Amino acid sequence: MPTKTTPVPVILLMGCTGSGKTTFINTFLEEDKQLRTGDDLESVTQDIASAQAVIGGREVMLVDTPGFDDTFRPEMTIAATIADWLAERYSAQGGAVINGIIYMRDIRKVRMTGTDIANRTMFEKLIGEENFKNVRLMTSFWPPSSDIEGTLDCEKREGMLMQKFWRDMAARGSTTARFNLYD
Ligand SMILES: Nc1nc2c(ncn2[C@@H]2O[C@H](COP(=O)(O)OP(=O)(O)OP(=O)(O)O)[C@@H](O)[C@H]2O)c(=O)[nH]1
Ligand SMILES: [Mg+2]
Repeated sequence: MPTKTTPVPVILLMGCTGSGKTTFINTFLEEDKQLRTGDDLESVTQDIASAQAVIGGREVMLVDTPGFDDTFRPEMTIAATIADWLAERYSAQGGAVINGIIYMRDIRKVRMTGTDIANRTMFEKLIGEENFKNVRLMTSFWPPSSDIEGTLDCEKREGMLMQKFWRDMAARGSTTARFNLYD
C-alpha cells in the first residue's frame, strides 16, 4: 500500500540583492551542497534554487530567490518567476504550499530609499495581509556581539525599522530575527 508522505515545509527567502539570503541558507548546508554567494556588484542569484536542510530537528525546504532590486530584472518579473517556479514544482500537490517567508534586510543600510519602499509595497501585495503572520523580518550583517558599539548602533536601526518601515507587518503578526554570521 502506498504510504502518504507529509510534504516538507517550504520556507521562501526574499529581499534585496546582497542582503545575505544565500549566505543564510548556506549556514544550514554541507560545504559541497552550498549555493553561490558573492561580493559582485551585480546580483548573484539569478534563478530560483532550493535546498533541503534540517533546522531544529525538522526537515525544511529553503527556497532561494533573486534579489528584489535586482541588477538585471524588474521586481515584477522576479515575483512572476517565483510564482511560476512554485506552480511548476507543487502542481502535483494541488498548488504551492509556502509555510513561511524570511524577508531579509541588511541592517547596515541607514537610508530607506524609494526602491526599498517600492519593494516592501510589492512584497506586501504579493504575500497578502492575511499571511503577514508567516513572515519573519530578518536583519543581516550584525557585527560580532563583542562589538558593543556596533551592536548598539544596529539595535537603534532595528528599532526604527520596527517603528516605521515594518510597523504594519509587525502589527499583523510578522516576527523579527537577527542573522549574525559570527556568534
Ligand atoms: N559579514 C557578513 N557578511 C554577509 C552576511 N550576509 C551575507 N554576507 C556576505 O555578503 C555577500 C552577499 O551575500 P549573498 O548571500 O550572496 O546575498 P544575496 O541576498 O543572496 O544576494 P543576491 O543573490 O544577489 O540576491 C557575500 O559575500 C556574503 O558572504 C552577514 O550577515 N554578515
Ligand atoms: Mg543569492
